[in-house]
Amino acid sequence: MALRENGGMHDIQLTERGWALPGIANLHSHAFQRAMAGMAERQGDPNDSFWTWRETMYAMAARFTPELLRAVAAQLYVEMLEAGYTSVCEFHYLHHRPDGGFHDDRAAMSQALIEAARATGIRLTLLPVLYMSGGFDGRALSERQRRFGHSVEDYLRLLEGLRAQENASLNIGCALHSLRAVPEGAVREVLAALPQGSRIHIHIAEQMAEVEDSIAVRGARPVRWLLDHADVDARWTLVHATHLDDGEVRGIAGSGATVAICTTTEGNLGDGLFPLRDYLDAGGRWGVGSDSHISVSPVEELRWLEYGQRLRAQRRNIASSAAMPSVGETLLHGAWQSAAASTGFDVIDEVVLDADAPVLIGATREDVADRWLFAGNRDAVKDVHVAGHHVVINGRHIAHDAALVDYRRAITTLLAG
Ligand code: NGQ
Ligand code: ZN
Repeated sequence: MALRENGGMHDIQLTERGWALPGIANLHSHAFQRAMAGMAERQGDPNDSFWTWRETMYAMAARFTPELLRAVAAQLYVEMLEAGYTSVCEFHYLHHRPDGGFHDDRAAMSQALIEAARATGIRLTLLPVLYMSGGFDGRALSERQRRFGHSVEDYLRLLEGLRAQENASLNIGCALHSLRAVPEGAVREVLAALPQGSRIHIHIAEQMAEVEDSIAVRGARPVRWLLDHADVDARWTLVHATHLDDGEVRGIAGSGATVAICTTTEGNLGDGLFPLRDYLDAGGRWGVGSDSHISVSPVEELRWLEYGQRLRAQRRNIASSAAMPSVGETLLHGAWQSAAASTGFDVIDEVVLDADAPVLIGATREDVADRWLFAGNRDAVKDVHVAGHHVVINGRHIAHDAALVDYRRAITTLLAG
């Protein structure tokens, strides 16, 4: 059952230090949104939706400077590491000044994320996002979207500049915000210009409104359109492949692409439920992301992925199979097996769970994953090692206090803005 890769092993083992297992890759993050987590849960409009949440999110986005982004991202990455994530794919579109003008260093916001990752030790797959239009009809960016925008030429120059910094803990990939935000010609141009093996992430079918707009403007559902117009393969990660028909389920699974499921954010935003069982039956690859950071916990992403399916099917133990009866182990293996393809890091970092945590007392190799994912949480994470660095010791990141000081200052500034 364990898959050997790069000398490491996708397995859980009892060691003298505790239960050792590979870290989880966080396949989707917008770091700045950590600063508004829990602040959009009051009714503004009786028809509050993803789209009204987005207005609140844009208001927060408008206040960010590179320095504020660095502080918020560093706190977020500390929390991720303490929760058991060891790498993060940062889907980064907050590029320019609030009015859309370039920063003196055009890559200043990307640089803030790189510095936050370096300071905390998490592996970063930085995915600068191409964002060009405000909808499928090609309309111009709204005032609040202006700071996200690039021409294809400027975008490719940004990627090229950042690539010079790549190392064992920093991978530069490419993200297309969505089919809403990138016109067909630009999709083609960017894909043709990417270096071989570059990771490509895209938001694809999160809301029914975007499925309907895609059908109206491009004559096909978004996933169908993408499969028909791009060489979707193992380099690709489709984020929020929520609304799928049977052909799309089989199409993604057969392509080798990874689906990034952001369970807690998708639940929080009222997106819909990913058809997990059908996708697993089709042999599809998938992982999880914390996206808006309404929760920063691989345990919660994986647990609620299973619970959503149970609530819909009115049955139990949906993700598992006769070959792997443990739901927890099945979920961990799913997340582990997509990590290299989606992040570009073919490595295994280590998380150690406290064998003496109440929830793990008396655990066995057979039930430790289930106990952690269904009855435990961050309090069971004892040690985390990334790229040979021991960054979480006894449940606390080595920069926990320093990050919190900067974060408190940043939030105070953001909330006053
Ligand atoms: C984002 N977040 O880019 O942050 C999006 C909202 C959009 C999620 N989709 C904005 N969860 O999709 O237009
Ligand atoms: Zn997203």
